[in-house]
Amino acid sequence: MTIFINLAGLILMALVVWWFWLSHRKSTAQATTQEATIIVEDGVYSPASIRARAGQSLTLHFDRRDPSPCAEQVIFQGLDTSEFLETDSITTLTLNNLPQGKYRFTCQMQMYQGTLFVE
Ligand SMILES: [Cu+2]
Repeated sequence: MTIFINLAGLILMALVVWWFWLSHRKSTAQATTQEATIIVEDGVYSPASIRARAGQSLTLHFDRRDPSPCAEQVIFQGLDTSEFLETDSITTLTLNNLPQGKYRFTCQMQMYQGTLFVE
């Protein structure tokens, strides 16, 4: 009897893990874009993941609403690109001829975190 209960628990756990993994996959599987607006507020970039096409340019408009110095700079790791963002205004940044890969973009303290998928 206990073995059945354990088995049921295990299946339930697997289902929960699978569910979370699937829903997470869904949230990152948006369409590729060449232009996006990212809101910088409350410690998060929204959206925090951007999907772009390799070899093309990507224009990002950073709408900084967080006045704290933490949010003042955005750094694209592995792309040699960074930009200072002005508070309560939109800073436009264009990345040209993107190489394929996965790049993190963060503030200088890495509190704000985002990912750029180039495929
Ligand atoms: Cu920061």
